[in-house]
Amino acid sequence: MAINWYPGHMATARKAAAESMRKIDLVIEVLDARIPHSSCNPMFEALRRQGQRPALKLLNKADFADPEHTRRWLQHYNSQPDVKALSLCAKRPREVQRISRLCQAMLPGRGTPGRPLRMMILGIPNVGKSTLMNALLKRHVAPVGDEPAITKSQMLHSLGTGMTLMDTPGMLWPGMTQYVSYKLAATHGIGRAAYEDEDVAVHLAGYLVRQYPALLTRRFGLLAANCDSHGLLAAIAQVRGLVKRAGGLDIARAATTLLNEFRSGALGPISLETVEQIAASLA
Ligand SMILES: Nc1nc2c(ncn2[C@@H]2O[C@H](COP(=O)(O)OP(=O)(O)OP(=O)(O)O)[C@@H](O)[C@H]2O)c(=O)[nH]1
Ligand SMILES: [Mg+2]
Repeated sequence: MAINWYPGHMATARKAAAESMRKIDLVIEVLDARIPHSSCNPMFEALRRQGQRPALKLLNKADFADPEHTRRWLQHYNSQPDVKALSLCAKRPREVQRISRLCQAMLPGRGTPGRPLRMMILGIPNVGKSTLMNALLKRHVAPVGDEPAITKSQMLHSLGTGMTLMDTPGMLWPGMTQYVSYKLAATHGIGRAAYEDEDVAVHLAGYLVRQYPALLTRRFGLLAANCDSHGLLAAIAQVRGLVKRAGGLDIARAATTLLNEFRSGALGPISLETVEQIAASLA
């Protein structure tokens, strides 16, 4: 099943971001550390390159991601021209406080009232942009919630003297590949109404069985290495006692269980793509 989720406000937001790009100096792009490549909206990169603006790429929700893969992704992005990359958890104020200094270091001539440093936060839905914005400003200016598309329009704020920060709605892009859309759905970057949990969970289960069987065993107490993706969902239904009223294992509830426990971090730190896998798929 192809997932296509591009609500109308996102097309409007894209136009607004294109206009704002001319009036800012630096893009702060928030990525999901579990899927740094798939959460990178190619429209942002195209706009940024067109506008010749440098980027600070923040691999957020690093508390959920596999630290070894995050380290490799940081190396990958830090080797790109005009890009600096940092991983963090936007919910931890101490980690967020490094950002302003880093932005100023990227554009040394800016950051004074006469020559302000103007920054725009871009990212896909639900990746933590507003959480980051609130933490940077040290006050609650933007609503936050664990649902995609909470923020619907741009908001500009000043960050002390000489720095401004613009929050933007999460944006996806039309025509993304099915492989990317499953990963975005698994990490909750796509609205729930656009897919079936079971469909997404089957893809997630297949990856987890291959890459993280020990975490599945620890969480569910089953021998995940012996399962395929459908077998894993059936095994989860079995160990959790999920049965349909009419009898038989409730695979739909097992699918939702797997998705929820992956998203909440209960399974452990997991990354859904590595630098090497992406390089091989693009070769
Ligand atoms: N574990 C963890 N959760 C985070 C982190 N950053 C944000 N969150 C949570 O992720 C959810 C989405 O955060 P938001 O800040 O609303 O995300 P957004 O990118 O502004 O979302 P939209 O406005 O819908 O595009 C919230 O439940 C946050 O508490 C993080 O680094 N780690
Ligand atoms: Mg938001």
